[in-house]
Amino acid sequence: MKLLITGGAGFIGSNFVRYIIQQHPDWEITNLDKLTYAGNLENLKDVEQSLRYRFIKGDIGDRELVDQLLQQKFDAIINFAAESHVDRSILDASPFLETNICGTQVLLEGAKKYGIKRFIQVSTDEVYGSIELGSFTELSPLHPSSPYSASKAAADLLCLAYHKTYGIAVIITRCSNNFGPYQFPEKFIPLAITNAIEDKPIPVYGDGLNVRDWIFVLDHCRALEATLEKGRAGEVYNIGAGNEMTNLALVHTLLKSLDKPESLIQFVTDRPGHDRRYSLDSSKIRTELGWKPIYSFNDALAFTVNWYLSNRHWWQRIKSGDYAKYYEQVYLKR
Ligand code: NAD
Ligand code: TDX
Repeated sequence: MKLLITGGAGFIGSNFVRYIIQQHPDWEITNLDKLTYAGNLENLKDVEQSLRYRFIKGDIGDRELVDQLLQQKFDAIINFAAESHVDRSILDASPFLETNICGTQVLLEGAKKYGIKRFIQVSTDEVYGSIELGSFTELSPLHPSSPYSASKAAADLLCLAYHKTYGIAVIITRCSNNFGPYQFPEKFIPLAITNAIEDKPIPVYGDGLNVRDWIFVLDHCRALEATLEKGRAGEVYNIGAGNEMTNLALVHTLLKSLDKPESLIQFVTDRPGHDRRYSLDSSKIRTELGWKPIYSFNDALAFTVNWYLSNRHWWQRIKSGDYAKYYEQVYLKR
């Protein structure tokens, strides 16, 4: 299989590239990534020598580049490229609309012109909004709360419209919160781990009782692989591992595993529009495609904590760069 991956230098994309190169000795991957603040070629150091992997620096919104690239006859496109952080979308929504909506539309146009046989849109549970009780199915209405999730919901609708109108073989996946190696330390788990390692306060928004359903990144990658191989065009698949917990419970677990005091927890002003709870019913992908998560939450979290302990150079370099300005903007005002 010849794959075009977009956003493969980010957190989930880089884990996916590594996973596919290891699992499928005859698959080839081209990775198109703009290398925004979140893109990092260090994430792929161990695969860049592979003859089956190729990196191209560029924007998914660049029509000419995408057109040129798609002349190379790919079997499938997997679109990971996005602005992905809710807090940044609250500071400035524009790049979210440009990449997440307009960029996706450029890829869909390319898929239409070149008859791409599979187009996987990597979406998120956040498009459904918050749910107090029960779980969202693929038929639940979309109620996004942040500019980020609104932009992802818009892209989902565009994808479905391109399927209906032009017959593009689009599949949408909506996954819950990922964690694992190479996650940018603006996201909650790596931020909490790295701050705790440095004995810095861990900012917990509001009362800390918001609930997220956590999935180890490789289980998400396996689900995407199943979707690529067996998913039905025009369908949406929820991907969740059923590890729901409050942010506060999660921080307690992290502090315990690092042997750090609870006094590091610092309650800060809540995120505007903060969704209270995410919860997915992922029975469709489990029954239809035979996928289920295989990593235990506790083992995967311990593995992740160890990864950040053993890869300080990776996150310390990030945290000492432009990130410091961002951190000030988001946290020091709270
Ligand atoms: P990330 O922010 O770590 O990586 C995004 C990557 O996209 C970066 O490498 C960046 O350089 C690249 N990119 C951004 N704009 C681009 C553009 N215009 N053209 C080309 N490349 C561009 O994000 P992530 O956490 O790895 O998420 C990947 C995808 O998965 C996103 O679409 C996100 O919405 C979705 N998702 C994430 C999670 C999660 O918990 N992180 C959960 C569900 C879905
Ligand atoms: O400093 C923090 N303190 C805090 O309490 C941060 C960064 C977050 N939080 C809370 C907000 C959320 O309730 O932790 C929870 C998780 O926050 P994030 O890591 O920012 O994730 P979330 O907003 O849930 O969105 C993530 O999951 C779905 C990804 O960033 C999205 O890309 C994905 O679509």
